[in-house]
Amino acid sequence: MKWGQRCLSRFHVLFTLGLVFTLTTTTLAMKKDDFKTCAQSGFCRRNRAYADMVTETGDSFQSPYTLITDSVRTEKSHIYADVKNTESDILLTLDVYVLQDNTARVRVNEKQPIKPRYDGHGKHTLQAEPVLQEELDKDDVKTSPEGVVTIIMNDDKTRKIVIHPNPLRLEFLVNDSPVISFNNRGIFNFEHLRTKESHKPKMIQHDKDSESTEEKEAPWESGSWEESFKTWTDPKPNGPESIAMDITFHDFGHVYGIPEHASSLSLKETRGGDNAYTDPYRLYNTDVFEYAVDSPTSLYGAVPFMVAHRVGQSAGVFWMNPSETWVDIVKSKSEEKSSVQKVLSFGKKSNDKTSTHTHWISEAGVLDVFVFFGPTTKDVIRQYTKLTGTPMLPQQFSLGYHQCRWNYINQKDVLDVDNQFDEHDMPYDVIWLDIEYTDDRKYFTWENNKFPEPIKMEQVLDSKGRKLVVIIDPHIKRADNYRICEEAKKDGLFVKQPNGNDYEAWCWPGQSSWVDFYNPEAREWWKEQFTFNKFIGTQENVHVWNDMNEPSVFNGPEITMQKEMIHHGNWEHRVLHNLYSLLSFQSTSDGVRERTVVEHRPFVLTRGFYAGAQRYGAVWTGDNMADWEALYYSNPMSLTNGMGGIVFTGADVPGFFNNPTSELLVRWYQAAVYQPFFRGHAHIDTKRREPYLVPEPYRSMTLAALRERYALLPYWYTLFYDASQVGTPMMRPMFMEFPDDESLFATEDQFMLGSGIMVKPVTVEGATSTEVYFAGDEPWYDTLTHAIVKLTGRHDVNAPLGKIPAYYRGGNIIPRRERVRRSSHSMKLDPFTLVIALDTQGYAEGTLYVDDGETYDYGTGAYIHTKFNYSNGALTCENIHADPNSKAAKQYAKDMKALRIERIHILGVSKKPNGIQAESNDVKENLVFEYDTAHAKISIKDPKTSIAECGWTIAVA
Ligand code: NBV
Repeated sequence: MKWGQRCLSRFHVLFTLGLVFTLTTTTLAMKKDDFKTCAQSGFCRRNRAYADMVTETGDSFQSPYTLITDSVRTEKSHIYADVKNTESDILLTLDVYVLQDNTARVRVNEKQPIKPRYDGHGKHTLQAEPVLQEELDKDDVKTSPEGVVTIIMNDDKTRKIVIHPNPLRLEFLVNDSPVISFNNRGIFNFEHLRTKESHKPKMIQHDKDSESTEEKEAPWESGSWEESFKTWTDPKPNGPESIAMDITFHDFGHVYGIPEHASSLSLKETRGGDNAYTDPYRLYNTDVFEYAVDSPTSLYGAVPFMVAHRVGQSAGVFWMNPSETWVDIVKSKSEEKSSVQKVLSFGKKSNDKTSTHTHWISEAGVLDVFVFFGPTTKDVIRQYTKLTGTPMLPQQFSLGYHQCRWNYINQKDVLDVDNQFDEHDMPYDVIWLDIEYTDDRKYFTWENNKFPEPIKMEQVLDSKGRKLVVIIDPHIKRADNYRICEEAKKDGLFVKQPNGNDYEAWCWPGQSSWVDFYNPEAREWWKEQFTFNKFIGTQENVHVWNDMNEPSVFNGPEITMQKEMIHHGNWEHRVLHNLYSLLSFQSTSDGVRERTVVEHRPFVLTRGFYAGAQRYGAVWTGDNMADWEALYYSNPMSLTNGMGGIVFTGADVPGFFNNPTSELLVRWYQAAVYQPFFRGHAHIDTKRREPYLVPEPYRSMTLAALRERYALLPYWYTLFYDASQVGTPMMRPMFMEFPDDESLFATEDQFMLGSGIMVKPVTVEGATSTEVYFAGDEPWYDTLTHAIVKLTGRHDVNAPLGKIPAYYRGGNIIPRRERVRRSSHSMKLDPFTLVIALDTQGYAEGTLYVDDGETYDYGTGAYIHTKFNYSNGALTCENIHADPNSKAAKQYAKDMKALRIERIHILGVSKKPNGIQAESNDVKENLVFEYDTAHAKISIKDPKTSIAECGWTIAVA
């Protein structure tokens, strides 16, 4: 249906009947066919067809793109040239930038487009302008007589970029072997902007009759201008404008990333192969109701960043494009033989290596791709987050447990739930309000009958150090006397229709308009709405949840906004769709941060996201099911988000839709102890399931899981600090810590928390044991019993309900806080427990980061960063603060001097020590300890050592 000619849909009927509040699961059930396949998306279909044609033509195919060799110029570390499409004679510009930290950027645009193509994505996606590497020497860029341009990227000459001219092909080499190539399969395709009149569709030969053939328009060309899907027609006034490139990862059998999909950690093939998907992975932010698992279908967020890993080398690409994007993945065996092998095999195939070939297809914009050379996965992620921003260090409370439900119905309900947690001695930090707290789904208002005194309610929570999170969606009810709507209308802050009127469609409040977050004025205005004198009824312990910001539009195509709608600057929604989520998240996060004179770190949770979202807060995996399969997928999905820089991530516990069994609930809480964002949430139609409501013995098991989460908060916070510095996710795939063990490259059902804890969540109903892969050569220690596990490889371990198979890794020191408290706030001055898990050499190390957990004072140096080291029977510590002599560092250490270690467990000590002595400032003191022979463990009580001041030693004799 065309814009403006809406037909009566089930939504329309409901809304006109005034049944907005009765919308439930059944009325909203969306089907798989609500979403496009590649074949139903014109540009994807055209580019796949092009790829097929290229493959079928084989060696005789020649890509039409050619470098104009005499146009090559170098300026500092920027090489540029023109490229010609020899079929259309259209000229393109090619820019290659050599950036700092083993990174390169490649851009291709039209040289003389009939109007500008969208190229405004970088300033929103990137944290700062990428920094060029120092000027290249004359010898670093060479052109051969055949026109091959070789760029040497670094002093030791190990990394190079080679541009082959005809056809255009780029190779990224490490030690003279290609690691990544662009267009080596020849399916690069850049659809130039054109007028409808000048459009020459691709023609193919077709059999007229048995004797003769004729030319006709290729069937996949349909929809180049006007395109229909179900009852929708996209007018596409600019016609075809897609860009596509094949990117090969040479000798890499595994690629990861490109969240968000409910798929495996190691991405699957999409065009044939074992267990392959039939459609490409799609990156187009959408609200998929009851999404299926094990699928390449797009979900709420999109991060077009992919990492490849093999033994000895990781590499990555970031395809910076916020329009609808599809990624095909194919693997092939590449035969590689050394001369010795050739002789031995007498020409038979040997030493096959797998390469991964990807095909990236975006609907609009320019080609703008970053290549990261690693060499490790952690390096690739650091290189990526240097560009798109490292994750924001959140307030400490947000790492605790969050209790949500659609909906806590009134103020009394909220405070009852809050009380119940205390009555059951269950720790929790945050209670959440879903859409029903608002007056008629008008965001920034309260339903006064249910919440007559929100500030009073917030004060009660605050008195226990707890917080409230309220939902704010980006759709604004069209209503008179609603300030938000009136202001946005008056100031032109809504997304527009092509005819210039406000875009209107349906969402929770009924007829709504959508804030145009692409408009800088709208972003400023939105931010102001979070000030306490505008968002009446909120105070400092209130934080925010952004839902439906894909954006979700009930009566839009694929439940989102029509692509022809218009944003600030006259850009179609098409060109920036995935950016919408990022910008709404950013404005909310900035608003919450700026609402106080002394800024506090905001906590905002978003459902929609795009590359760079890690700068603004947390993400969750949306409306999952309360079933075992969804629990399983919560692990690969969170791991994949982390690989995409989105480290603060988690799934609804224990599944959003339907009622979980008590067993599933326990297993899900246990898994979530080790997943970054830990929130219980439930659909409005489900039974109440707050963790204190489950019957025994499940309740005690859930309580134990929650307490374990709180005990690990110092470790979580320290890992998060590291993430905020270099991007390394807290929750890590096994291969990130064991990069040489190929058997772990596809492992997704167990993972590492930092480098020191390995977890195997149980995701099978009725299981009492589970298989765990014990990697590496160092011992592992059961986190519950502290028993040493001297196993390597795959083994069955006992895992009755109540037991979380989690292990400390020998060689690590893990900081914990073990006093039972009601929230993380009450733990702020609690002493620490150190678990020292010794490796085979009797060595271990670990760090602890502490700051006020709320403000930005750490930026001036008000924090403690301590490294603990255990070797040769002595524990010492070292201040690893970046600027330990700064005024703020010294003052903070002084203020926190009383922060001490109250207990130390040393695991893996085979004989009872004769004595243990603490030594500080030449004063020696014998310490009280116990030795547990069965577990080879020493426990030291009250060593009286500060974590803020080092210079002490604890010696085990
Ligand atoms: O606001 C209601 C829900 C919310 O509880 C959920 O977490 C979001 O993902 N919201 C989606 C809208 C409707 C879901 C059917």
